[in-house]
Amino acid sequence: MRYRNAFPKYPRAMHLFLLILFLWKTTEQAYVDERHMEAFLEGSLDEITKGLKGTVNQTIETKLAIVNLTIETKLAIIETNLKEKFTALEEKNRKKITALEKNNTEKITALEAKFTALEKTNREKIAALEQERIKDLAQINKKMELQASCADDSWHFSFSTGSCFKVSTDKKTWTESKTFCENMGSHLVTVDSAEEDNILFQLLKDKGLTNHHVWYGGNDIDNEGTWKWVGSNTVMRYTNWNAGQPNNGGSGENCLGPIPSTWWDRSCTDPNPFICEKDIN
Ligand SMILES: [Ca+2]
Ligand SMILES: [Ca+2]
Repeated sequence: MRYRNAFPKYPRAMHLFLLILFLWKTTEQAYVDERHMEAFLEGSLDEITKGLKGTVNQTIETKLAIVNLTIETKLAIIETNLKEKFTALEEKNRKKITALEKNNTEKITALEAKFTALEKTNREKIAALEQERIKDLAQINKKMELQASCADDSWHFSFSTGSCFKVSTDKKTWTESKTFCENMGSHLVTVDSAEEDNILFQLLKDKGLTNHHVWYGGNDIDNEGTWKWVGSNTVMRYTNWNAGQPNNGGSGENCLGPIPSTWWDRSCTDPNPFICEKDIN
């Protein structure tokens, strides 16, 4: 009654209004509750997410820590291995360097020894060459002095043999010829080579003595068959005997009397032209 009295004119409308209000409030409350639920759910989801994230992070961190540890362990092993290898390599290289140094030292020593020996040999060779050169110059000087002493036209100078030759057409015994030459500061010619023999042959040809025995300074007076040169008293090395000579013919032939261009033994008392020689030896 009181309710009807408060809204006498619009009882139904009031009821409707109240119903609507109730429904609205109920709906609103439902909406609010839904929001709350959503908020709650969102909050829970966040929490779950956070939790999950935390768990995942923790797992990852644990795994990372394990991986780190594994890597560190492996690195330590690698480092140890590398150090060992480096030490071994260093030792190997040190040994190689030592061996090379030893080898090089030995090589250098050997080279030095060779160089010293070579230097000595060269020094000796140079000294020998110098001596040879001095000797050659002395020979040349002697030859020039000899040439000066043979300036007389009657003497023929030969630079190659280092001799002066004088052909005498006067006929004398071998001993007289020998003495004659010695009195001129010379000796009866001695022959050491085919070259010298040929020079004498040419000189005799120039004097027209190709068909006459001529005395040379050889004899076998001391010992039959042993032919020696005067002056040096040395046994002949070069000879140019004619076929069948020396034959020690007649009552004995002990003096060298070639008839150019071959040698004969002749009786020393025969008178013959002769050749004197001056030489540097
Ligand atoms: Ca004889
Ligand atoms: Ca004879």
